[in-house]
Amino acid sequence: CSTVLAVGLVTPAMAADLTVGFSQIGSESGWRAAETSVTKQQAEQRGINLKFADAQQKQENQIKAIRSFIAQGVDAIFLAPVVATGWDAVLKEANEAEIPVILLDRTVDAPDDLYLTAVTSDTVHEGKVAGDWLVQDVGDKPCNIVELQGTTGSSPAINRKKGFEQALAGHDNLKIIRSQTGDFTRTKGKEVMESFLKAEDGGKNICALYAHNDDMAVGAIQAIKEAGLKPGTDILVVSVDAVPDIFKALAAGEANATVELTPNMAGPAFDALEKFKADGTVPPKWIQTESKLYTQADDPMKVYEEKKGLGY
Ligand code: GZL
Repeated sequence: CSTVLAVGLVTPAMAADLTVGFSQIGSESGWRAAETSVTKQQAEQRGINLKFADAQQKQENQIKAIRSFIAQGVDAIFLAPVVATGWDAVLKEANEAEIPVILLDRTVDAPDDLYLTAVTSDTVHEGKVAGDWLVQDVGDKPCNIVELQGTTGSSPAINRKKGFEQALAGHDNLKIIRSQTGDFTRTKGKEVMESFLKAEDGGKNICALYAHNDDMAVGAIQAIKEAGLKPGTDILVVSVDAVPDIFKALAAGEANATVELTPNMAGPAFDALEKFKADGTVPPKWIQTESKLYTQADDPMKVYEEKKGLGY
């Protein structure tokens, strides 16, 4: 078990003096931008001083930001780790400086005593929910699937692939015929989907797309339309995040399903931090957020309107 030092107890009133350094990956997707705005709103509401660093999806920038936060003597560090490996050394430096680290939305391959807690969804489960939907929708028809993976080496990309493949196990009529990273962005998602379509007889050979996030799916939908095919019918589209724009695609019949990821990881993270600082309560190593499936049957434009108020 981990021995986490209660580094000085603060009362809720004193929480206002808390300074948190947040090393954010970037703004590669609509979901990421929403996570950033929710984190800033949460800090504002709680009177917490947030130092924000955007790494433009580069791990070395995140490591630099963490070292700078340590040098500034922040009270805690929030980290959304762009990839899962390569964090041990800098997390040890934070540990030695007695600065607790909380992971947001992605995990790291490092001993769990190097961070206070991780606030994430179950990304394997997300992939399984997406795959289960496709299995039940396709039935026993043959279905060639193309896959747009998230950022190579990131925990969601690794796990969403794993969960999706778990769902396909035992259903040999469903086959992943091409799989490549689209780096969680619309632009790359469109580009890679164009290459899939070219390689597969203009898309005639493709029955479904599984994209590890909605932004890549939205980019791919554009490519499918430009290839003269109907996304959502000629090629089924299933993805993850449940950002507002995928609900517009669901309402237009151009996407079929998405698995929701809340952009509010910071709320539970700040709650755990304030409690830890106030009375030394050590949170569980994993604070899990929910994953809900949405399809065309879920009044997409109503959900779209609701989503617009949640940091998007
Ligand atoms: C998953 C998160 C992913 C989102 C993408 O928890 O890290 O990163 O699904 C984002 O939209 O780029």
